[in-house]
Amino acid sequence: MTCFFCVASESWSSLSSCSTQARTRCQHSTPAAKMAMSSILNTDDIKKALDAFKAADSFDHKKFFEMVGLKAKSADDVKKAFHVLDADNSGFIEEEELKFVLKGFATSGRDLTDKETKAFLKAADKDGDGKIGVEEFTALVHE
Ligand SMILES: [Ca+2]
Ligand SMILES: [Ca+2]
Repeated sequence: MTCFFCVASESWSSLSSCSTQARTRCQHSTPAAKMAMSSILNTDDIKKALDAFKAADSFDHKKFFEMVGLKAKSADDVKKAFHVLDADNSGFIEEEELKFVLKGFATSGRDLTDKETKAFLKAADKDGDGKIGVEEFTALVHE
């Protein structure tokens, strides 16, 4: 099993912190319980939405959620999508997970820029704890 954080996060590339994080994160990661985004959303819609925001700094979460069809989904489905995006099953989408949020929709998705990540987090993080909880996420999608 490959740890999401080891492969995805450059900031944890130092060996000691990476292996510590990997043990912690991998232990809690249960891929079998993870639903694929493609079982919640239409893959054609995902592709179109990813194409629409290909350019750096063009990401608009409102339009994106609408284009992928997530906005029209029930709170239950949005919660399922949240759990796909919460790669380490911490119950929150942290800033480092948010950066790779498009990869949660399709492996071809690009990384968000720091500017996009911060804007996205700011829009979603209503209680200001620096991460997105499931309630904050569903509220943002249905906003
Ligand atoms: Ca998380
Ligand atoms: Ca929050």
